[in-house]
Amino acid sequence: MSDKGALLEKLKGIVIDGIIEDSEGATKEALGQGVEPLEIVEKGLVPGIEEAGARFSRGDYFLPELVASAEAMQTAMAVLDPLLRAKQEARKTLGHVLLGTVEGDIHSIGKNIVGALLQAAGFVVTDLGANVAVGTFVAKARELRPNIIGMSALLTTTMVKQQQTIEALAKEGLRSGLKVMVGGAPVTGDWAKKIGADDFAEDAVAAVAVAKRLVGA
Ligand code: B12
Repeated sequence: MSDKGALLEKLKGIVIDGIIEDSEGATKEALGQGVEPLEIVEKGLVPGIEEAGARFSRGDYFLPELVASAEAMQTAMAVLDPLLRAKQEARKTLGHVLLGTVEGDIHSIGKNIVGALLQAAGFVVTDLGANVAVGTFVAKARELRPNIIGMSALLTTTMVKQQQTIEALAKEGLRSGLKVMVGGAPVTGDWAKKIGADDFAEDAVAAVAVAKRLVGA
């Protein structure tokens, strides 16, 4: 295996095993060897957290182990996030995206990656964080008048909050001229269509393409 492949495998293992104290060092080592930040995310960290999730759903991992894996991933992301954002592709602003994870849902890793890549692509991103109430999305949409609202949901039980937010935006007269995109592991194109979202994206790279299309860039 190449050095690069070995470093990515090492990072994947660190996330699977939740070795928080090694995560920052291994991430910096990979960067030092010239591995691109996005490649570290996509080929090292994401496969690692997905394997941890698979072990959790099989019952091989309990919550503390999943939490340790998530922390190892977030420690690496703290190093990578500014680098992902700094890669400004566009000089002029493509639009304003209001981003958040829906109410009842604290998963934030994927949303943060989406936010970083949108910013790198030239969008202004206002990240409301996780567990964002329907009313908060609506109030912020009224206040900030973004071009796009992006909602993340990782739990099948919280996906319905995406729908409720879209309904609330319409009820408040804020839906016209505002694009809505949805995402998160359980979210599909069919779901997006069903709830009246403008589009969905499977991953952060696709989210950038979708957002650009939604603003006609
Ligand atoms: C990490 C993790 C956690 C961490 C979250 C840490 C954090 N700050 O985010 C912790 C340990 C805290 C956690 C907690 C829980 N979790 Co959890 N978690 C995961 C795990 C392993 C990975 C999620 C992740 O970060 N993936 C990596 C990122 C990069 O991928 P992503 O989130 O899918 O995001 C990408 C795309 O979806 C897309 N995207 C994401 N958001 C958006 C938004 C927009 C607008 C767009 C366009 C695109 C987009 O782009 C992203 C980047 O490419 C998943 C399993 C899995 N494979 O998904 C379970 C999983 C989601 N969790 C699960 C569960 C059950 C829980 C808990 C309820 C456990 C418990 N008993 O307490 C709690 C939930 C608490 C709550 N109320 O939210 C289940 C959900 C099952 C279900 N059917 O709903 C899963 C599927 C695990 C499983 N297999 O059982 N979890």
